[in-house]
Amino acid sequence: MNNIPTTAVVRGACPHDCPDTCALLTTVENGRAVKVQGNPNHAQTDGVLCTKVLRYTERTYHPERLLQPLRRVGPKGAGQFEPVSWDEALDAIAERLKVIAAHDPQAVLPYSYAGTMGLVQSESVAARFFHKLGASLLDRTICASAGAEALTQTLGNKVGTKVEFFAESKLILIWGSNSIGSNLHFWRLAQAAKRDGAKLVCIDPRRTETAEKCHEHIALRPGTDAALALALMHELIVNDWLDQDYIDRYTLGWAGLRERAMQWTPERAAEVCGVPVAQIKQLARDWGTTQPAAIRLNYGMQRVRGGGNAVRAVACLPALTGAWRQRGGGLLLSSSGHFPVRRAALQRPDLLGQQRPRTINMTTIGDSLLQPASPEFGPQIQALLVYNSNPVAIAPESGKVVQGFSREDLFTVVLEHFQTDTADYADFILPATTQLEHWDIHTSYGHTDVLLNRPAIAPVGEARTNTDIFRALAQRMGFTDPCFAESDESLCRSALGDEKDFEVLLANGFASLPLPDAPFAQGGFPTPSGRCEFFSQRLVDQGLDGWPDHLPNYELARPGGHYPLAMISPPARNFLNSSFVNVKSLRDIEAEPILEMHPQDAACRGIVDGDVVKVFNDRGIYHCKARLNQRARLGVVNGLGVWWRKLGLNGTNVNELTSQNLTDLGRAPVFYDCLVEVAVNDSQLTAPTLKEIQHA
Ligand SMILES: Nc1nc2c(c(=O)[nH]1)N[C@H]1C(S)=C(S)[C@@H](COP(=O)(O)OP(=O)(O)OC[C@H]3O[C@@H](n4cnc5c(=O)[nH]c(N)nc54)[C@H](O)[C@@H]3O)O[C@H]1N2
Ligand SMILES: Nc1nc2c(c(=O)[nH]1)N[C@H]1C(S)=C(S)[C@@H](COP(=O)(O)OP(=O)(O)OC[C@H]3O[C@@H](n4cnc5c(=O)[nH]c(N)nc54)[C@H](O)[C@@H]3O)O[C@H]1N2
Ligand code: SF4
Ligand SMILES: [Mo]
Repeated sequence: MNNIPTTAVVRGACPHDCPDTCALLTTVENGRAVKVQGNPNHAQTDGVLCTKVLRYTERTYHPERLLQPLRRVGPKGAGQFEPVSWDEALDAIAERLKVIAAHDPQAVLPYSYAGTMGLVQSESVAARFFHKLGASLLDRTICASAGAEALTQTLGNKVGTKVEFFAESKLILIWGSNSIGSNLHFWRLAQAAKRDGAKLVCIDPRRTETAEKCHEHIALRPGTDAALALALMHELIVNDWLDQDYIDRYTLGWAGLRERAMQWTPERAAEVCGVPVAQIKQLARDWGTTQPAAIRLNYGMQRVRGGGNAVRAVACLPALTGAWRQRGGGLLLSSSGHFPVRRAALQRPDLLGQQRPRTINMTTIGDSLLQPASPEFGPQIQALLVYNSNPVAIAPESGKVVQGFSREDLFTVVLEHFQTDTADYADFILPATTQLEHWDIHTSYGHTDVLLNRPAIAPVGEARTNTDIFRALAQRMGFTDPCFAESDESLCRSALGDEKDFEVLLANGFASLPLPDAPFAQGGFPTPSGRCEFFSQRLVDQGLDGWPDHLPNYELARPGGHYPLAMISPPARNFLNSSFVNVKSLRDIEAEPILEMHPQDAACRGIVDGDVVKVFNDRGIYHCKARLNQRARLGVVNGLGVWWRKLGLNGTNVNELTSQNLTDLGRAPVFYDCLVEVAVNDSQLTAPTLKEIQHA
């Protein structure tokens, strides 16, 4: 296939859902990948990879890698399968889809997210397939849509400071981000700035590795970021630290925002956020008097009810002080809006023709799978095709998700590398290629380079690319449109449009977008008004508040309440969402599923370090091991995610406890807006037990 050399160093791109989008060099000897390294010529990668992807060959040649199609032989969820041929599997799947679609194609639902971020192996041929079929559309909200919507309403798109210029900042706020764990290459730039005298401030309820290494850590309560941002504005106003010229020329709605901010004294915010008044005042002084100053916002702080408003409030701060005037100033949450991706050409929504299918929110998949047919909902979901995602592990309120996936009448197909928690519920599992085995093209949400990924090795076993699988299904469904014959290489070529650029990618493996150093030094925001929109008419038109405000969490701890502890569930450093949990060397580093607790919260519950505990609320029980340390603030517990259920204690993970509530903007999940109680475990545990996990 594709003339892959048997001995070579092949240029590629990391496929994972990580802002760093590293350039890879894969060493191949006699057709086998022996080493994966960072490309030293790519400035953002700088020859460095995280621990997870340094072990990519371990994942690729994992003894449990799926190597042939499988058909279920046991009850749903039991994980019992038998091998079948590709023809048998594809014929049977197409047959079943035809029967369901003949009645109503909306009963078919794709479920996919960012297992690979590649434009081709994610939504290209797959999207064409589901459009042609008229299947339900999927609202892909599971991660970033609250922040994305907020940024779009404020700055106009997912755009911001070019990451390389953070190295020139004199003040960096690392806000809702554990950069060392989840944005390593940004941390290297922050370190460079620090060496040059910059002050680093981390704003995070958890005392992360990153927080420890910053000059200041503001350990606010989860879901109180908008209150903090508004109090900072209050201080900028009363101390006259504003860039009034920038505000007058390049922003919209200042009078209204000013009025709101004046209601948020540092004292009031300190009460809500649970941090000292002096700390808020100092942060405001730093932000108001340091240039260049920049904010690295990440998605951690938008996983609560008011997550969208919080991002809007924070995104106003750079305009207030004119921080955008310098290239080392401003804010970065996501850079993905800078890329001219030709989505319609890749995904072909025109194939829908006259069909106007409903949209199902992936966040509430638990509820949706349990919905009967009704005039409001439409047909019951009867077929689910899952690729690039592991919903049984990562979607909120697992109890409902598992119940939905357990429906014997639901026809489920899972395209995967491994037999994940989700694959256990499949009727057919189809083995997919990894990044070392296929073509793809990548944009990034952390930098502004495009990367090309070439296959380094032939597919392992009988694995096929996602694109090939959907092409083969399209053929069996009788979809004759020539777009189903387009090759992956051609899809890579057309994804961003420019042939000339593609030649550069073929030669180098990466290329930088031509962008100004300080994109908003003189306004020019991609909003309807061209200004930074403190006030958004578009939100008002949707019946929403035009200015950002603090919205308290859905689940707020109250004295004497049933569930008195707030729980957040940020990523464990050596996993990537639920990916890599089955790579033994990485799982060994994480050791076991844990709940970090403040020693005082543990002491009053009789819990000592290392106890097996049950963490519970009305939605479920999660078993894990208590770790008492100062990473947890008082009243907040940290359930590090996201373990595979079947590799976790008693077959549970942290999403047993999270809710299917949605954020204020963007219809996103509220993983970190969750109350729980914790007690020493008193029930008999079934497998796996702690011992089994440690000795696996
Ligand atoms: N190693 C590793 N890297 C990853 C991932 C991973 O799972 N593992 N996930 C990837 C993905 S999918 C994404 S979306 C990105 C970004 O993923 P994020 O979810 O943004 O990941 P983190 O950088 O860990 O940032 C979350 C931080 O926000 C903090 N936090 C929680 N609640 C609040 C709050 O209310 N306010 C504030 N200020 N902070 C809060 C958490 O304690 C945590 O330290 O990272 C990617 N990179
Ligand atoms: N409690 C809690 N839950 C969370 C989060 C949290 O912080 N706390 N984080 C949330 C966030 S930010 C996100 S983004 C979601 C992520 O949720 P998902 O997008 O589901 O991410 P993963 O868990 O990494 O699962 C991706 C799966 O895709 C598979 N895969 C990778 N490449 C390919 C490919 O080329 N082809 C095919 N067919 N499969 C492939 C991998 O093997 C893996 O099993 O989880 C969310 N869930
Ligand atoms: S840091 Fe992120 S982009 Fe780089 S190799 Fe690791 S997961 Fe991939
Ligand atoms: Mo994410």
